Amino acid sequence: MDILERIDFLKDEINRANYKYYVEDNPSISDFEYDKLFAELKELEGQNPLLITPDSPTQRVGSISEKFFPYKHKYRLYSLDNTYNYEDLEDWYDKIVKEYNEQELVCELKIDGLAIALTYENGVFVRGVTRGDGITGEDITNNLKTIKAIPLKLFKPVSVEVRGEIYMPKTSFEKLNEENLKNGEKLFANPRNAAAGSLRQLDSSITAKRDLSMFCYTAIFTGQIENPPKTHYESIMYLKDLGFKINPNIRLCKNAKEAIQYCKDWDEKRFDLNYATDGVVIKVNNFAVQQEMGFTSRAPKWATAFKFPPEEVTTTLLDIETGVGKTGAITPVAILEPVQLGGSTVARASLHNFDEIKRLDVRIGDKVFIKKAAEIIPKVIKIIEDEEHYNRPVYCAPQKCPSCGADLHFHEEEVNLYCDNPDCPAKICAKIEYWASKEAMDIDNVGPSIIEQLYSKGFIKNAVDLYKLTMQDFMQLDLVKEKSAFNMYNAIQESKTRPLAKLLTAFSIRNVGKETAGVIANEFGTLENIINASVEELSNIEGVGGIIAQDIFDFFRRPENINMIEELKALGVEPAPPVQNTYDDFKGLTFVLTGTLQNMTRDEASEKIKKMGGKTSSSVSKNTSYIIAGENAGSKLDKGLKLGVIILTEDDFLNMIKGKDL
Ligand code: 3BD
Repeated sequence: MDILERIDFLKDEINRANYKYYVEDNPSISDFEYDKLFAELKELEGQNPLLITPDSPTQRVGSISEKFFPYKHKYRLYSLDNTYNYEDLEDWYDKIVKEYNEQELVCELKIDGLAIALTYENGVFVRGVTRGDGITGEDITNNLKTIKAIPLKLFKPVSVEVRGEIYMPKTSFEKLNEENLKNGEKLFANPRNAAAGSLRQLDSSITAKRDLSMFCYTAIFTGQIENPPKTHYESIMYLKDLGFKINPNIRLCKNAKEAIQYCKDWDEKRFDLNYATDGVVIKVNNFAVQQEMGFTSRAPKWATAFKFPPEEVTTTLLDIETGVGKTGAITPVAILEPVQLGGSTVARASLHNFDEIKRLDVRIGDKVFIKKAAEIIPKVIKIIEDEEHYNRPVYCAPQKCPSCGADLHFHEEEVNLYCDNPDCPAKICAKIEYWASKEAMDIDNVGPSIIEQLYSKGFIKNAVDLYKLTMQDFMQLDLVKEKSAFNMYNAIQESKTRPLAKLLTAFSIRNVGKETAGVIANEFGTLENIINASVEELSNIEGVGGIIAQDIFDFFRRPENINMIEELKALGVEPAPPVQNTYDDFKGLTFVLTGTLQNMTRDEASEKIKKMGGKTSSSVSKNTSYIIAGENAGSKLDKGLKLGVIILTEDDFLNMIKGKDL
């Protein structure tokens, strides 16, 4: 056997052993045998470095990156609509039946991990990207390669993008926290955070030490395959045959009744699993029906996530504080006797608005039930009506703003009380805090308390003023020394080139959160284009309805906003355009396009060549690398033939760029 054959044999054996151990949870060889195979492969590759391929099991560990690069998804990752009770679930199904008759449903446990997308070209893992906002994520390929449940090479040479959820088993999470406690390192709040922290390591050898795994739940086949699946269930079984890890508790149901039974069963059994699930994802099985149903602005209509009812606990309401949000809405916050809930200590909870307080009749001192609503923010759900409750004074909503003392008002058709004073300090600070937050301009080290100080000391009156601050300004704040002043100043400068989507989010336009901002930035490319867009152009974007379009349009018609944008520009705020993926495959190559192409215009072809790293020229010379000749090509083709330039057909060109995201 020659070396190449031996290397291939070892790779296959190790990959198969990995698969048996990490995907099927059914070890096929001993650790000793595995180590022996691995050592031999490592040695042979060491002697023949040219024979190392990216899908070799030796390539799973050991790279250090400086940062993660943004990567624009080739196919958008949608969200999921939620249902919280069985009635909603039945309504969802009834609507489907009305239009498409009874449909099979697939039920899957909803894994509480991190969504990612894996790309395989001809069966080889080439890229792994976080979900991000669904349009752009971060390339974490090297970290994902360390996860043994992720195949580096599939059992068949297919091209596919697979999505799934990365998670850390509960027992591994507990072990990790025990160790961190011993070593005086920070503890993770739950397995999900531990998985996220592990994936965000720039040194992938740290990720390799963490016990991470992945369940796959959907795929987009990007090349030809034999017998393409016609249903979701078939496609999941196909993924399994390719070597991916699939959650074994997937079930095909005949109707909503069976799906509800599945939800009921797992609501109880879920605590016996070694991974966290927070619900059930229910999908219409038939692809043809899926396709007819299509998508809403953010999610497929053919799927819904049933959320398990959250845990509830009782505690005492110590006080009700009021805060002022960035829109001026006054929000009551419950201050609680601290209790454990869903794995963390809770001392504050949302009371939504003053209507809600009236409805619940909560009074300070009451015993209350709290639960975790929609993941993170706990809320007060009901009170215990004991005798003492009736002896306590009824809670009265404030009449004046807790920050500026202005009279509060209700807005038409809204339940919130508002402070309408444009100069309200709390409102202004909340706006600036949102500007600096992770979701918006992501200014590290400049949090609420710093912003409140900057404001009260008169250094800033709005978010734009952040960009006028000097290091000296920061040094005049309490407890701020040179190093942290430098860090804050630096973070603000760095935020000047945040992606356009982030700046658009930071504007706090009504109805425009980070996802909508992402879609709009991606579509229009520059701030100027967005400012100049008509309501119609805006509402033509999938996911942007008429109301949102009008809100955006109106925002950019207000002189104060246009002034703000001008001022930002003058201060050097220059958002980075949406990410375009580029390649260097065509580096150093010059193309000449001639004749009529069938699948694209010459301009489009030229654009693609540039994204591939190549150049185009309008005339043929000895420096021309390739001529792409369409129909009716004339003198350029003749000249190329004379000079001996390589002539490509359009199909040749398409083959050269196959699988690229251009
Ligand atoms: C799971 C969307 C569709 C393909 C869209 C129907 C929202 C996270 O186990 N199927 C699953 C799970 C998640 C899914 C879909 N099937 N989308 C699914 C999902 N079995 N967790 N998700 N996601 C994945 C998300 N993640 C972060 C922020 C916002 N949305």
